[in-house]
Amino acid sequence: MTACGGAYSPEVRRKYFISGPQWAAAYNGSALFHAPTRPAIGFEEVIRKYGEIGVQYWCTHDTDVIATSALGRPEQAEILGRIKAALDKYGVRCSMVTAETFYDAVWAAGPAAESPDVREYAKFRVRNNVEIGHELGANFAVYWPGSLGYYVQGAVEETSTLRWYAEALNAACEHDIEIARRKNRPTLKHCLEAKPFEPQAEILLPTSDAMLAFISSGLLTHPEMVGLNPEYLHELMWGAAPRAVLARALLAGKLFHLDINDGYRLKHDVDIGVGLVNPLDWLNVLILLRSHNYTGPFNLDYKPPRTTSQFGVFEVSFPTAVDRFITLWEMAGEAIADPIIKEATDALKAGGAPSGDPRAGQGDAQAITAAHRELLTLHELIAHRLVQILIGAHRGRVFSIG
Ligand code: XLS
Ligand code: MG
Ligand code: MG
Repeated sequence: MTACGGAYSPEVRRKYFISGPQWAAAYNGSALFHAPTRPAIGFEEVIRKYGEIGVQYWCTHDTDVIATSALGRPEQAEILGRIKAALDKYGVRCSMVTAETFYDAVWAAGPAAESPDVREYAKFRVRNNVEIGHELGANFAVYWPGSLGYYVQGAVEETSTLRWYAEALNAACEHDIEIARRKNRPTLKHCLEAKPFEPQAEILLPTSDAMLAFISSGLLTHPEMVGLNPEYLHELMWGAAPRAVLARALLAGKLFHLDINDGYRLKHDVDIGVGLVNPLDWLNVLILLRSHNYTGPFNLDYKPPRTTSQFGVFEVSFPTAVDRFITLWEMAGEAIADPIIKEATDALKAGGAPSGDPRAGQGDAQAITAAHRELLTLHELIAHRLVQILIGAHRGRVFSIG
């Protein structure tokens, strides 16, 4: 790490709204075909390490820190007390809480199952999650409806399931309004997170765009409180251009929260650290977000690889993920201010050079095409310039020629 250089200090890292999930740091390497490679680790240790690294915010699933059987019971208050003490001690803040509605056997038929008991229990879980959020000082609640789907078709009636799912979200929002009033705090931002597949074969809200439609479907009693937590890789998984997904969310005013990571198109949820696979795409994503003044959290929802040791998780994995993000964010600023990109972009917006051919302004397709032919070469020039900024090639790098 020392030989690599280029690390930011914890003070610099703390200036960014970067959050570290409990589950990311505690990921032990297990998967469907994989045994764990790392030991279990609790929230005190994770929060302490985030504090040392300079990850200013921490977030968690309810069941990452509280056993399912203890939720809503006196033990919950005791654990929340310990979490608050750890956050205070290590100078870390809780940004977000999320209810686990996918893992436990109770969710076998999903959180919006046919059974009224399951649905009542789902409402309890999301309301309780809102309480946890207010207690820990969070401003965001995330919902990943991973089990809202099925393996076999026909048994589940999709429109009823979606209505029932909306009822759970409505319960969370209504409870939030009550608690926020009581505690004199702002209500939480409720963020839906889409993933196209996994763990179900078919997911009822598989993409961020499906969720935007769901938010404005009329089923939600407080659509203004509900937005998105897109995850970069989840959009790649269905073959989308993440930057275009984010642009649509920005236009809808619904980009509340963002899970940052990396991976491959049309593959499963490998949750690789941000920028390790698609740094150029990430640079472009951050250019979009910087130029639209996105101020929400950047949540490090990735998994330190199974080949990384427990020591390596905090000495290599998290600090390098944070630092790649900051470097890309800085480069995004550089790209936005770059005089060459600016000149090229302005020229494109000004439109084809007046060739003196008055037909161009009169709707003549041929004349318009001719007026833009040379100008449109700038698209490729801009792409080249972005790669130059990414790899530092414009700084006069020489390797074999000299
Ligand atoms: C799973 C999701 C999950 C959410 C929070 O694929 O990314 O980790 O972010 O439940
Ligand atoms: Mg993921
Ligand atoms: Mg996620």
